[in-house]
Order: sequence, then structure tokens, then C-alpha cells
Amino acid sequence: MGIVIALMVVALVPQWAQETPTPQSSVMVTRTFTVYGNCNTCKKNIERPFKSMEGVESARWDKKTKQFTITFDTTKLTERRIKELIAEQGYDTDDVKASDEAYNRLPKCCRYREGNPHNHH
Ligand SMILES: [Cu+2]
Repeated sequence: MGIVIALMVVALVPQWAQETPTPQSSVMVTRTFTVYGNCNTCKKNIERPFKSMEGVESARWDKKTKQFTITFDTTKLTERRIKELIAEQGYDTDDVKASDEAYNRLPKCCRYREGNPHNHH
């Protein structure tokens, strides 16, 4: 009888643990860095990967200042990973550059690199 009760307790513990969330484990931080771009299409492209992404509270790129500000959970995402996701959209940061392939997918108005006649800022 004693052993049956012991087995029941062991079987119940993992179920109970799964049902208990651990919100105290998330660590939210806000980071701001430069993302190179031109226009409102750039803004949409830069912000797109972070729309309704788990662990991201807010993400915003400013067309005038080129500053990207993101509030995210450091247990789910890193600043490096964020910059890689932006580079996959075709946009450079100071640390992570977009591949030529990703850059060349951008519409003409978004070609922010040197030699772009549209890039007058
Ligand atoms: Cu653009």
C-alpha cells in the first residue's frame, strides 16, 4: 500500500510542474542601435520579423534617426540574433551586414548603400 501511494506521488509531480508557469525567469531589456535604411517600406521590412514574436514586447525603427529600439526577453532572444533577423530582411547594422542576395531583393527606393542616387541623407 505504501509503495502504491509513493508511485502515485511520483507520477503526479511532473504534471503539476508543467502546469506551473515560471514568469520570473524572463528578463526584459531595451536596446537601441542603428539600422541603415531609407523609407517607410524599410520601416515595415525592418520591423516585420518582430511583429507578434514571442519574447518581443515592442520594436520600432525611426526613419529620420535610423535608430531601432527593441524591448525583448533575453531568455528568448539575443541582440546578435535580432541583428541577424534584420540582415535577413536586407538591412545592415554596424555589427551584422546583409548578404548581397538579401540586399538585392530590396526595391530601388530602399537601396541605402553607397552609390544609391535615392540616398540623399
Ligand atoms: Cu525603403
